[in-house]
Amino acid sequence: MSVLFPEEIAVDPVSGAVSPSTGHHVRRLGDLGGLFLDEPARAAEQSALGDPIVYDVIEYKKDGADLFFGTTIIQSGKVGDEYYMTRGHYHARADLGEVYCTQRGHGILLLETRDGLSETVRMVPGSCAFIPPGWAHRSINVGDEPLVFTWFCSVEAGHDYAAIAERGMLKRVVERDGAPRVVDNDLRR
Ligand code: M6P
Ligand code: ZN
Repeated sequence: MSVLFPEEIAVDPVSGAVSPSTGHHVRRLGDLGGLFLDEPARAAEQSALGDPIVYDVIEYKKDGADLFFGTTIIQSGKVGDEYYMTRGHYHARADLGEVYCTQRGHGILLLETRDGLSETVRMVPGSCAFIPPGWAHRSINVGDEPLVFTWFCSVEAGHDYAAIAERGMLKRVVERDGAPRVVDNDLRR
């Protein structure tokens, strides 16, 4: 295997820009059908707001490396009373975890296991969330500015979206009386 050399990669904590970067994925409301409990509200907001961006993922991945990293930028917004969030996934490799370090904004990281455990971790600037192997994870922007975080992961981890895409997660994060609240997901009862 050829030798890899150390590098400096700039990460902008305000915009989430990564430079240089090797990939950029954009998820708009129109890409997220079925994700939110109120599907008619999602469709209505998609057309009313001109299919807005919900989140961006910008990554830096080097051929031959064991780790890669990047940023995720989740916009501030809601569908009905449910905050903008990522799709959520297990890793294809159940023995590999991940770390999220928040740069900007305020979020909630929602996690669960296939055995039915459910946990949350606060996402605020200056804190990192440890995601152990075997825990599905979804990040949710509960603030009024973009949520920007940097993530670090094995290149072998992979994404397994199927279980979460089918039935959602055990909990949802919604606004109640102006504040975020973690509630049961009725579709999983
Ligand atoms: C994090 C990482 C990425 C992931 C992104 C969006 O930044 O875990 O690997 O792609 O969140 O999450 P999802 O793919 O579940 O929509
Ligand atoms: Zn992950």
